[in-house]
Amino acid sequence: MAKIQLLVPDIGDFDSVDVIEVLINDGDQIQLDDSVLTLESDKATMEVPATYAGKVSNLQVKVGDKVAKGSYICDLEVSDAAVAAPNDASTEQQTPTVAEIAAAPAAVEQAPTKLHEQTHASNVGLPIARSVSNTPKPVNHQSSGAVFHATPTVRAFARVLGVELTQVSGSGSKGRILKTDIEAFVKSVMQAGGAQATSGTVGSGIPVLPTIDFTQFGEVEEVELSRIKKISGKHLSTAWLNIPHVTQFDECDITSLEEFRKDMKAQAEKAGVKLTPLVFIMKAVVAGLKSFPNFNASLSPDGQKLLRKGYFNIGIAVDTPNGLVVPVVRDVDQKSIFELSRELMELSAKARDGKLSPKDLSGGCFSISSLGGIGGTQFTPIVNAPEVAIMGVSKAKIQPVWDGSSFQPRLIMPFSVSYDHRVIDGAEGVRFTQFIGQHLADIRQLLL
Ligand code: CAO
Repeated sequence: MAKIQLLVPDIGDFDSVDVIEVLINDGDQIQLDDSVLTLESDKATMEVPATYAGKVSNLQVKVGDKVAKGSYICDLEVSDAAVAAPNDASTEQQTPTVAEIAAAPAAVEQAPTKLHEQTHASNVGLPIARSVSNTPKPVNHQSSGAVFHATPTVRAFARVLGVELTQVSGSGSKGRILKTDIEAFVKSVMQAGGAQATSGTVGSGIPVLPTIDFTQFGEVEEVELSRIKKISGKHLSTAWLNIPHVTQFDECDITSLEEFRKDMKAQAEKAGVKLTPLVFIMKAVVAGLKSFPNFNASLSPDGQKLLRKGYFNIGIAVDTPNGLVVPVVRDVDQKSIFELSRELMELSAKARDGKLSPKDLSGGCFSISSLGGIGGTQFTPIVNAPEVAIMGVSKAKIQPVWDGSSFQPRLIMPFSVSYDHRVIDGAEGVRFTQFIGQHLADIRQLLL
């Protein structure tokens, strides 16, 4: 038996690489090619394979150490025959370093790695470099520069299933990829359609977000999302991913609208309704939809036709303790202001009590999300697919407006309209918001 010193091989330009795993212990009997260490640079995770079979002793490295080429890992008791094996100089010339392999993951399965070891002779200044052709261990790399961790077992498991680790979010400590993450990834790909497995993507082709263990930074409370949030979250993500959104910001002077609303307040109360600016906004929107029919439409499933609707049902986003819902007020064009107010009160009460029926939630043409009763200056609502546009209303406030000779205090309401740019162009978008603004500034126009 002979004793050799196992050293860190050529790992490219890195002169100080973290040891993230030590895969051997003193006394272990290891085989040629067994992984002994996992190293991690800021660009890649690399495994250092054993270049001899033998018994480990005098282990020098622990997790957290930094190593470079030539760092002493451990002693190996190997057979005399193994030490006497001749060098293969040609292999040394042709084979890439571990780091080179890390930079070219596609070549990993074919390329042998060059590993240098030194016998005890190196301790007295006579290094004997040996090159050994090994089947390299997998090296994982993300071109984005992001780092991920996975144990050799997990990497082997991923390799067997053909899973690219760059596509998998790790749920372990420091984002480490676990076997269960690979299983969950495979499951999600299978559920989303097998074709995506070959393209190495999930969902709509976007890379998945990394999973972070926040407990490493402090205390974390886990709260289950409400059923509504889970459903609306999926719908919002789908809309956000499928629709090329543009948001047009605008504002309008609702001073006279507000005067009228206040004048009508007592009458409204008598009729048992609460009159807010929202019902006037709904009426102005319907006038806009009639003048700009592309806003009252949906795209055909093949995306080749616009399906313009001859009815005017408006979805109203309602904030409930369990999350956002969008009940639909039907035939807004055919209802009076008080009728709309009553329906809005009933629908929002039903929404907050969790009593909306599927019918209440279907058939919308265009949605309005009003945060005007709360605050904010502007926001970008997400189009409620398959609709093609949505209006976001923010809080009106008194502002000085120049009338040509002096500043006048006017009630200015900011609002926005997000639309599907496949259907609506920017010029049409701003014409629509101006139309709505003008009709809210002078609500007499709604009578025409
Ligand atoms: N500017 C200034 N004040 C406004 C306003 C605006 N744009 N819009 C409403 N107000 C006022 C109302 O007039 C009312 O005041 P008064 O009692 O003095 O008349 C007060 O704000 C409260 O109004 P409201 O919010 O109760 O009523 P509404 O008709 O405006 O809205 C509803 C009804 C159901 C839309 C609303 O309660 C709601 O849920 N809004 C949140 C919607 C939401 O979450 N959207 C975000 C979706 S994206 O996550």
